[in-house]
Amino acid sequence: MSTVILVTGGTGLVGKAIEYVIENEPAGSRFGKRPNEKWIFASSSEADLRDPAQTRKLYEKYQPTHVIHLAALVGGLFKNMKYKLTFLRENILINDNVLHASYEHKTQKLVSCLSTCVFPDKVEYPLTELNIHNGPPHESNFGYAHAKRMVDVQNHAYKEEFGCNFTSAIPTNVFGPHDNYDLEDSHVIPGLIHKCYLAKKNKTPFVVSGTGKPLRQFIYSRDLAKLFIWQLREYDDVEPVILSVGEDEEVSIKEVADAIVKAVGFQGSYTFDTSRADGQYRKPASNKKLLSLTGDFKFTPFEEALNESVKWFLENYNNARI
Ligand code: NAP
Ligand code: GFB
Repeated sequence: MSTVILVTGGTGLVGKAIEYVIENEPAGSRFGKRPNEKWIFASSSEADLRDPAQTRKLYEKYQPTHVIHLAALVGGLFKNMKYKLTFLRENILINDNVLHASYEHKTQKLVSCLSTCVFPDKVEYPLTELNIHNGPPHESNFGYAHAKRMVDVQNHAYKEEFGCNFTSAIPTNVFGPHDNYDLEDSHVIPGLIHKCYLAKKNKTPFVVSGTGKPLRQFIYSRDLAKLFIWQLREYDDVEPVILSVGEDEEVSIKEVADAIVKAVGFQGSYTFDTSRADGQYRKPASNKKLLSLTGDFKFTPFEEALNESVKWFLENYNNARI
């Protein structure tokens, strides 16, 4: 019985990390490719998943037995603040089409992707899988957050009405090779890597947005990829799982900027543009459920992961998403 695994959003930061892990981990190992598996990494050029007809055609073409659903309109704080309805509507369209096509094509297993920004902004810490819906998300990205929360609701409804084996992952902030380095729309780490690179190259000021005080947990994309492969193969409950480093691994944006200065080898100094938003102050998520299920999982140390990410960016600048 062959297994066909479709990764929607397969050409993005997380999709490329899954492809890297599947190709580089020893075949047959816990995270490596298995003999009876065929992996498909789909991009929007193959099917615009906002369109139900194109979504159905993608499923008819590949007949996936398993799906890791990553495709989404994605962006950092500033892009989310600018396009709240677009993030809400486009992600609702994509998610409804993928979940319904998975149901219609009797996909054996579907793992979809939420984000720790779905959590309520005012709730007790640490954040756990139990309090996703216990209050409004931070206003800066409520469009994206509600679209993502709805996937958890849809998963429960498909399970109750049709017995579908649908579940979801809740990654914290992700970074790594193949990120989106757009200076305005990207997440903080790729955005600052790009800005620091330009400051060093052009001897121009390096400006960090906000106060530098907010705290974040960051997971290396290639570690997250292994956890998605684990969830696809070994976790069969509808309830979501937070995929994150420990809540004690929070770092401030200032600490991130300092680490990027070191990794890029920038000799200058940087300033804070406090006219720009800080967004959510913190969103400390617990990975206790994850570790209780996977047993010991070794996360790549932040500095090592950042150095690998910067190295990839410098070596691939000409074809990176800048
Ligand atoms: P990304 O690098 O922007 O990649 C997005 C992927 O989705 C790309 O492959 C893109 O295809 C595809 N896509 C976008 N719109 C599409 C459409 N209309 N139809 C079909 N495909 C479409 O994003 P990412 O960081 O890898 O995110 C992957 C998943 O992780 C998303 O669900 C995101 O919400 C979640 N997540 C990300 C973070 C983070 O910090 N990055 C944190 C938590 C959760 P093209 O390449 O063709 O455009
Ligand atoms: O990764 P980021 O954009 O998103 O981080 P969030 C924003 C934080 O980094 C804010 C600071 O405190 C910003 O002030 N920052 C400093 C910068 N310099 C920069 C910069 O050059 N670019 C960016 N982007 N930030 C996102 C959600 O929240 O988290 C998304 O909006 C998604 O929906 C993502 O869930 C994982 O962590 O604030």
